[in-house]
Amino acid sequence: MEHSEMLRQVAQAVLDMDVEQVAALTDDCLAAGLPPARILAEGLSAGMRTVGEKFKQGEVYMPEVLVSCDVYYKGLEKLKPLIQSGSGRGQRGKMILGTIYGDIHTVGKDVAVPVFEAAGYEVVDLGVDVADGQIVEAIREHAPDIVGLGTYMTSTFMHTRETVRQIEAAGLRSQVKIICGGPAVDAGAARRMGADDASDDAWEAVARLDRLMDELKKEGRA
Ligand code: B12
Repeated sequence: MEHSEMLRQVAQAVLDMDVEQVAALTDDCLAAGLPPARILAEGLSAGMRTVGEKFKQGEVYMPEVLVSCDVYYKGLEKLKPLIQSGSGRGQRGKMILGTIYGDIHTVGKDVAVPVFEAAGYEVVDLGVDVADGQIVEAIREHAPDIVGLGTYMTSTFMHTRETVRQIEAAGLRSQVKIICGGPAVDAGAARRMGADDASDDAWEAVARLDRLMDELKKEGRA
């Protein structure tokens, strides 16, 4: 079977909520020699992306999104260890990423982290509902280039201002770039709150991360 057809079947399993098939289809792709990052991007994530678009259009509903996520996670379980041990890991830069204080949405973060890893970023996942103090500590501990804040509601996106304030108060603001992510974000508003950028799409965000790394290099900080 053509590689593109195998990847299409993985994406379709996510759309079809086919938890039985997805692991076997992912294994078939690996056995055919497809790179794990490609299976993630063009198979599982492509399927999840379509689910997200259908959700926005009102063609699928929340319970279906959640089942598709389970299917996505099932395939991801197989690929994540392979991607994390891959030689490209951390090639482009290092990130810490957590869901901002007060926000318990996990799915967007769990989709975004492997996309960034597959793109060559080392990502330290801080989990959900991360207090500002924990973010400050994680910057000290991991010395990342980029801080990713998962902000999935308007109220928690607005909390960005306070998180940035605490990073500034700790004297760490000049060491990192800060990017917000989630469906309620806007790059202009994020900048007004003291962050550097924002994106509502993990695949599109990779180019933004690359630009932030370029800026850090120009400023002599990476
Ligand atoms: C599933 C869901 C839930 C689930 C979460 C389950 C889980 N384990 O995550 C449950 C039922 C628990 C839930 C709870 C709530 N929810 Co809710 N939820 C959703 C829903 C339907 C889908 C979210 C999702 O998974 N999307 C799919 C993922 C893949 O998309 P995504 O999150 O946007 O992520 C993408 C990008 O944003 C990007 N990305 C993600 N993270 C990052 C990080 C960085 C750094 C970058 C660069 C990019 C990036 O990559 C992803 C792929 O492209 C949305 C509706 C929507 N339109 O998003 C509402 C939504 C986010 N929820 C909402 C609300 C209000 C709530 C509740 C307050 C409801 C309530 N009254 O109890 C609570 C909040 C509890 C809390 N304190 O956090 C609102 C927020 C409204 C707003 N603008 O403020 C939304 C928009 C629904 C709505 N239209 O009202 N929710």
